[in-house]
Amino acid sequence: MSHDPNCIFCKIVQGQIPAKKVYEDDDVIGFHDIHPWAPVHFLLIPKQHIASMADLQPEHAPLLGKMSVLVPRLMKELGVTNGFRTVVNTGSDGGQEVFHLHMHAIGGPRPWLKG
Ligand code: DGP
Repeated sequence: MSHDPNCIFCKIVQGQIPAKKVYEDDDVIGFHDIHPWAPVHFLLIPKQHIASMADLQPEHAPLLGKMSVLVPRLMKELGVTNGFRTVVNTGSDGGQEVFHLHMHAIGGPRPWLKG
């Protein structure tokens, strides 16, 4: 499996830096975001290093499908019953800061609608 030694999320995958995991299997890992936007905010990432959604190839389709199916399951397990938001920032103009593909999964009350 390909890892980038300079990638912070590859370091989480390899256990080199800690993360509060919500899920792990051979292909995917989920962990709480270090700067949560809402009461429940985890990131779901492929274990292999794919820099962004712009780098996806047709063979990655099952992996992305698996990630999409996992989000509602994990939200339910984390007690989120009233809906959630998923966000994938892609590239600099898309607001991506960590260049290892990740799906934000955000649940609970909607702070982005307040104010
Ligand atoms: P994005 O802008 O989509 O690239 O968001 C990256 C997210 O990753 C951001 O919400 C903060 C989170 N993050 C960055 N570094 C770490 C880390 O070391 N651990 C954890 N758990 N989250 C991190």
